[in-house]
Amino acid sequence: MLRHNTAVHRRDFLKAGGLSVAAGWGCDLSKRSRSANRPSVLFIAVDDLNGWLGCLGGHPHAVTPHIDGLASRGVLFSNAHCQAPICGPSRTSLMTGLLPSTTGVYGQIQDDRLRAAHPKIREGLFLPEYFQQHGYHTMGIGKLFHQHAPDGVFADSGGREAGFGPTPPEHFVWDQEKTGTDWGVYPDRDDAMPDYRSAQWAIERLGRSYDVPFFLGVGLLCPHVPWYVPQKWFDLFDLEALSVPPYLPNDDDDIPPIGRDLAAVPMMPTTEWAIKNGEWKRIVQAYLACVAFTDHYVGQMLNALARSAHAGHTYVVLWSDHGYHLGEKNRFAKQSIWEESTRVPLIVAGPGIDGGHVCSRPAGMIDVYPTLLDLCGLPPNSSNEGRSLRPLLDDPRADWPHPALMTYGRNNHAVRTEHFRYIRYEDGSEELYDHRHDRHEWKNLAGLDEHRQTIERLKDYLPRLNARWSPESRYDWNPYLTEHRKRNL
Ligand SMILES: [Ca+2]
Repeated sequence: MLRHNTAVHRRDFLKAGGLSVAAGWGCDLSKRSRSANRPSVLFIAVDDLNGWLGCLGGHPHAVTPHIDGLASRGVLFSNAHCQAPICGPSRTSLMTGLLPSTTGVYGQIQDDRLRAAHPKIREGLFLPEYFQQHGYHTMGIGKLFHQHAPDGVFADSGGREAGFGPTPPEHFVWDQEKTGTDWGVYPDRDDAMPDYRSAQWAIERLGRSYDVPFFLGVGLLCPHVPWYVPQKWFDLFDLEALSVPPYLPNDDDDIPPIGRDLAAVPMMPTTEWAIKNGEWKRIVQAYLACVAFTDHYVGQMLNALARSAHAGHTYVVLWSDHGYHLGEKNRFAKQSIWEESTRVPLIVAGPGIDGGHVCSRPAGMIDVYPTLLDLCGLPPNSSNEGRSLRPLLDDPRADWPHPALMTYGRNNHAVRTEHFRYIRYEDGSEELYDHRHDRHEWKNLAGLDEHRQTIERLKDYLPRLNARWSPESRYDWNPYLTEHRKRNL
């Protein structure tokens, strides 16, 4: 079935793109001409975007018509998860195709130190490099790796502006000594925002013609903190009418001590603080405003693609590096291996993909690398530890026994199946949540005898290898992780 679909869509887009059919797919040609008929890729990374999209239903007031439109033209993975709940290790995992437990990149890392972090990274190829090696023209702008990209990864690099956009002289609400977190209306105009310029750069590239297919990566910064966007984006959301997510004050009573330590974010607001200070709805409004802003510029790029000669033979993948808690579990942060921190949007659209399907099978960002190779007809990269999601793009209800795996620090893992989240910490403590009855992960079932079999089954999916921390990677915002890294270097 896979083979059949592939043949159909390739023929269709060859026709649509007016490319030379004579070059054929199976012919033995030089790399350049062989690649000429391959589809291109528009790869859009959005920083810290959780499920607050219309199409994912994470917040009832989310305004994301363009991302929803993309979902309606592709497959939306509703149970997709990052492999680590902070930027550096999550992006490293996607770009290398390797698990954090394989490379020891558990914390943040400088792009230009990635190759030094682990021999498997040094010997491997980052996702854009793999495309380049197979005849693609690679372009990238913005936050794609932790900063932008290691030197030379993109043939055409637009770089990244420092920081996360313009900031007022003083924070509006949150203590700027503690963290970059803050929220409010700033600056006056969209064109002061780095994402605006990244989108324009990408739109200009989409308007060009190329002799070979392209891989175009765009890394948008919004809605990463600080949550600053111009007034018009805030105006979309009536503060008084906004709902806040569900919150259970004694939620952490059944979380093991190590779980609380691992998720501790002393620099961030708590929900108790936000309630007391009347800021919860304001934070929700600011986050939604940032998401709406991002959606608008995603839309501009998608429209540019649709107008271009590349429409019809370009795959679009939109993903995020992790989710974000906005008051659930007494926190406004990522940095946990619970649902809100690890669940991310993942949308894949393009030739041969039937639109409008939602797939609830577990998927990982680590699967993006092999999926894109598969879609574009490139040979698999044998070092990839994820798997191609192609069978689910062909049939979103296909059997899929593979869970998603998340890691935060060495030997702290979560396994997410369609129904369960199982967490196991380095000291053997456990959590188990049944998403059929408890999508907020309020009730830890791990201590109950009746779930022992489930836990034994899920334990089998934990990685056998737990690499020591790479000295190149660190994370010092959490006291437990600082100490844990020293023990596990
Ligand atoms: Ca609980």
